[in-house]
Amino acid sequence: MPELILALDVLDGDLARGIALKVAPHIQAIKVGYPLVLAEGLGVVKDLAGFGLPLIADFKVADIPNTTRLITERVFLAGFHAVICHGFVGDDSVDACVSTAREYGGEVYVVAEMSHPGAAQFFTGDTPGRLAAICISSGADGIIAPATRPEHVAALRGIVGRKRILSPGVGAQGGDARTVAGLVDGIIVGRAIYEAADPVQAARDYAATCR
Ligand code: NUP
Repeated sequence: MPELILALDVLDGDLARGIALKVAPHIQAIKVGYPLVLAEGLGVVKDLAGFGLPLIADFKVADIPNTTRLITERVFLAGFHAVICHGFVGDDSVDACVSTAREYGGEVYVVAEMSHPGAAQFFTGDTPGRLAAICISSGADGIIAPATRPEHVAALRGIVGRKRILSPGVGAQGGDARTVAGLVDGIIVGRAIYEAADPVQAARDYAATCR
């Protein structure tokens, strides 16, 4: 039974808090990325923490190990519970992310393959599998894999075993929640909830798909 994770990519703090308040009973985590943090500042994280749900920092950290460590520290000091990093920078950077996250009791998810059409340019061949293998070797908690390519998610499951797979690309990007629900541990949904005429009903519907 996958979790429903809200991608809260709105640019206004009051709107973000309002949507989170309304849909919180139907979701298991909130993912916050650059759009909201750059618009509103890191303080918005403390506000959202008030809803009692895990907060995932979608900063797709992709840097040298030392900078990765510094970024990861700030992520957890800000109140996040998990961070997303890229694996293509190499295992030393992912190792730095994981070891730093552990100091704060936090989780790390490694991007194995992205969901948008352009991802097909570089996340090709055995690359997603090699990135998923970095998740294993670093001791990270799981991977990000695309709901837009469910057959790839199934293949990645064969590599990561019981590690968690969180899957964006549902709804606005064309991915079907029902198709990936049986393959993943969490579906990530943004616009199809927060831009819906009735975000609460949309969240309810996705939550039902997850059951
Ligand atoms: O491969 C990825 N695809 C993706 O859409 C990795 C991601 N982290 N995301 C994020 O998931 C994206 O940045 C956005 O925050 C969310 C999907 O939003 P939506 O397409 O459901 O609105």
